Amino acid sequence: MSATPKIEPIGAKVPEPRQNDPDTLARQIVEKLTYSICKHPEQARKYDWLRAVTLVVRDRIIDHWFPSTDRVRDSGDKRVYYLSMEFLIGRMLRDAINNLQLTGPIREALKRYNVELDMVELLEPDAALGNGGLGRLAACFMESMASTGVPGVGYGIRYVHGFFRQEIAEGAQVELPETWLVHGNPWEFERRDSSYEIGFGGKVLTQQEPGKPPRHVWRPAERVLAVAFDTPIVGWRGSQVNTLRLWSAQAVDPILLDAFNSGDHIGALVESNKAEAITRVLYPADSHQAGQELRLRQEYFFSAASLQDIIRRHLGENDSLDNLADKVAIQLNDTHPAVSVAELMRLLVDVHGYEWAKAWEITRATFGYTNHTLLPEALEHWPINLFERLLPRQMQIIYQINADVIREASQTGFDGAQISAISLIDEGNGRRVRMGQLAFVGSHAVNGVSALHTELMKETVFRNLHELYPERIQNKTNGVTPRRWLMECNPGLTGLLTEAIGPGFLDDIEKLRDADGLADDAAFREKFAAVKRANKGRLADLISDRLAITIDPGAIFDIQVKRIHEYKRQFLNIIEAIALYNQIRAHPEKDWTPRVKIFAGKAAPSYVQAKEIIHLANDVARVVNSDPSVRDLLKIVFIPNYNVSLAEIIMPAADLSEQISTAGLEASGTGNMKFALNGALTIGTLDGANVEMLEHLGEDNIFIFGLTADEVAQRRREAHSGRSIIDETPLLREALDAISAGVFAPESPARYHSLVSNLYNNDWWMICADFEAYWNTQRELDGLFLTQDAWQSKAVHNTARMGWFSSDRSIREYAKDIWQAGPGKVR
Ligand code: CJB
Repeated sequence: MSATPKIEPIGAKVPEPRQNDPDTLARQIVEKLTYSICKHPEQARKYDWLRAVTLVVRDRIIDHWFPSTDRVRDSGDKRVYYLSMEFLIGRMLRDAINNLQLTGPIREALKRYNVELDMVELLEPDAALGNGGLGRLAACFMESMASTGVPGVGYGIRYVHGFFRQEIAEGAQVELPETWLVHGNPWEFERRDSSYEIGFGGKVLTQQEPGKPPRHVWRPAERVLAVAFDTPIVGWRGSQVNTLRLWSAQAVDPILLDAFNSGDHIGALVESNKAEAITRVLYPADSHQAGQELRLRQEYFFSAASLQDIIRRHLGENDSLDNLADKVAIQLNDTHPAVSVAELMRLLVDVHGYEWAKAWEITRATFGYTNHTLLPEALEHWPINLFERLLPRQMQIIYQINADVIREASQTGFDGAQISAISLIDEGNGRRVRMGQLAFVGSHAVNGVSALHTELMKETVFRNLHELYPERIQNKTNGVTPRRWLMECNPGLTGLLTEAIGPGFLDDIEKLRDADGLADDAAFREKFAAVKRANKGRLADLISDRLAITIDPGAIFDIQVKRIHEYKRQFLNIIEAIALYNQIRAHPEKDWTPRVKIFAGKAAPSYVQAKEIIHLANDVARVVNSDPSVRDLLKIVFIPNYNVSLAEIIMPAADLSEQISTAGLEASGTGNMKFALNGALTIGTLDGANVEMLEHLGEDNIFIFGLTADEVAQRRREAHSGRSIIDETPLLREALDAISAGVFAPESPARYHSLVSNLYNNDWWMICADFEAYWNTQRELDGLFLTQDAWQSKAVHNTARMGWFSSDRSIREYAKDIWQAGPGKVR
C-alpha cells in the first residue's frame, strides 16, 4: 500500500479564519437546519434551533480542538488525566459561546429569525453527571485546565441517567429518573476505535519458571466493552480545547444467538443488559459510601478503560513505559478511581513485564490523590470477598502492596496500633479493603481541598500515614471558574465591573481587586445594588412561576442551597426560621427586617433524616407563608430540583449566603465562593474554605459564628446531650416545642419526633450548641441590611476580594506542585 497522503483538515486556518459576523452565523445556522437537521427554517421547532446553533458553535470548537490536540502531541508535553466518577457540567452551550466570545454575534444572528438566544440556551438539558460539590469541582477544573493551558483529559462515566430529578409532593421529596440523552447529545463524539475490553471475576493463573519471579495471568470470567465518547471542553477565548472522555459499557456479544435461536429471547439479552447496567445510572450518594457490587464494577470499569487508553496513547508516542511519569500525571478525584493503583501495577507487572519495584516507582510517581471528605461514613472500603471475587488479581496486588508498606512502617518503628491504622486491610469490620489507604500509598502527592481540611487530614484519618510519609500531604484550596460563575451567570455585574475597572479581570480574575476601592463610592454602590436587585427580581419571577409564591425583592434573600445533609445543618437554619416566626408574631411592634429564606437541594434517596429535613422545610414554609400575622416579614421557599442551571440564577440573587456546617466537617465548600463572588455576604462557621475567605475578605466582610473545629471535637468526645442548652434557651425550646407539637404538620404531629428527640439525646451536629450564636449573628445582619450603604459596601468588598478563589488559581497550583505540567511546569 502506498503511504497515506497528508490531508489538511478543513477549518479555520489562517489566512482564512472563520467569519464570526452575524450574517455568516445566521447563514450557517440555516445551513445546519437544512442539511444536518433536515428542517425548513419556517418549520423549525425550538429544539431544532438549539441543535442548529450548537452545531455551528461546535464547528468552531473543532477548529480549535484539532490544533490543541496536535500541539500537545507534537510538543511531547506532559498530559494531565483527571479521573473522576462525576462531572457535574450543567449546560454547555452558553459556556462554549461565552468562551469563544460569540454571545453578541449569535444573539444578533438569531434575532434575524425572531429567535431569542436566551430561550434557546434554556432548552439544553443539564449534563448532571454528578451529585454535588465534588462533581462540580471536576467540571470547574476541566474548564480551568483549558483556560490556563494545561493539557488535560477528563475520564469518567457516560451515565445514561444522571442525577435524579427531584419533585416535592405534599412536602416530601420524590425521585424521578433523569433523561438527558433523549434528544441526543450533539456535544459528544462516539469513538468506537477507542474501545477496550474490561474483565471481571475469573481466576489468576501463576506460571513459575525456575530462577524467575512467578508470572501471573488473570483470566476474567466476564468481559465488557468500554466505548469512548468525547466531549470538547473549550477554554476562555478558545485558546485551548481539551477532551472529556466518558466511557459507556456495552456487551462484547450484543446478543447470545444460541439462546435466542433456542427460544430464550430474554436470556439472549441478559449479558447485554448486565453489561449496559454498569453505566446506566449515577449513584445518588453524596459523602456516603454506596456499598453495592455495581458501584465497584463502575469504579473498576472506568479506571481500567482509562488506564488502557492512557497506556495505548503513551506507547504510540514513546518506546516504553519507563518514562510514563514524565509524560503522564493521573489525578484520582477522591477514592472512587483508587483501584487504578492496583490496576496500573497489574498492567506494568503482568502485561508489560516490569519487575515489582520498578512498577511501584512508576505508579507512585504517576498518581496524585485528592481527598474530599473525612466523614467516616463516606470513606470507601470494600468487603474482601466481594473484591476478590470481582477483581482477584488486583486483590493479590493490594496484599503485596500492603506487605511492602507494613514492612516499611515496621522498619520505621511503628507499633501494632499504628500498623493496623495504616494497613490497606481493615481487619476490624469483617475484613475490608480501605480505598483511602490504597490511594494514599499509591500516590506521590495527596491533597486536601482547603487549609483546615488538609490539617485535619494530617491529624485524623491519615494521621499515621502522614507520620510515615510526612512530605506527601499538601493543600490545594478549591476554586470555581469565574467564566460560568460570574461572567455567564451575572452579565449585569460583569458589565458594571467592566465599565468601572476595565476588562482586565476577564483574563485575570484577581484583578477584581481593582474594584475594592469602589466600595466607598456611593454612585458605584448604587449601581451594584441595582444589579443585585434585578437579579433578585429574576429569581422572584422564577419562584412565582414555579411555586406560585410571591416574594419581595426588597427583603433580604437569605439562601442555603446545597446537598441536604445533617452536617450542613439546614435543620439549624429551619429552627432559626421558626424562632424568628415566633418572635415576629410575639413582637409585632418591633422593626423586623423582611427576610426570604430560600432552600434548595437534594437528599440521597436512602437518607431518612435528610428527607425529613426537606419535608420540614416545606411544612414550615406552608404554615409561615400563609400566616397573615407575619405580614410578609418572613417567607420560606424550598425550590425543587436544585441543579447547576438553577444555581446560575440563584447565586447572583443572594444577599446572604448560608455556610453553616458543623466546624471541621465541610471539607471546603464551593457554593460559598460562588455566592461571595457575586456579592453576597456570608454567615458561616469557621469551616472548610470559609476560613480562607475570612482571611481574604477581612473580618468586617464576613459573619462568622459558632464553635471551632477543635471545640466541636472536644464536645463530641464529651458526648453532650442538647437538653441543658434547650432548657436554657427559650427561643430554641419554643421552636422545638412547636415542631414536636405538630404545629407544622397537624395532619401527622409525630412526623418530626425523632428529628427533635435526637437533639435532646445527643447534639452530635452541634445544632443546640451553636444556635444562640447563629441567632445573634442573624439579628446583627438584620440591622446591617437596614443600613444599605454599609451592606452594599461589604458586598462590593466581597466581589472584589474573591478573585483568589478561582479554579484557575487552584489548577495552576496543582500543575506546579503536583503534576509538573502545563505552562508553569517545573521540570
Ligand atoms: N464532597 O461533593 C462531595 N461528595 C463527596 O462524596 C465528598 C465530598 C464535597 O467536595 C467538594 C469539592 O472538594 C467540597 O467543597 C465539599 O466540602 C465536599 O463535601
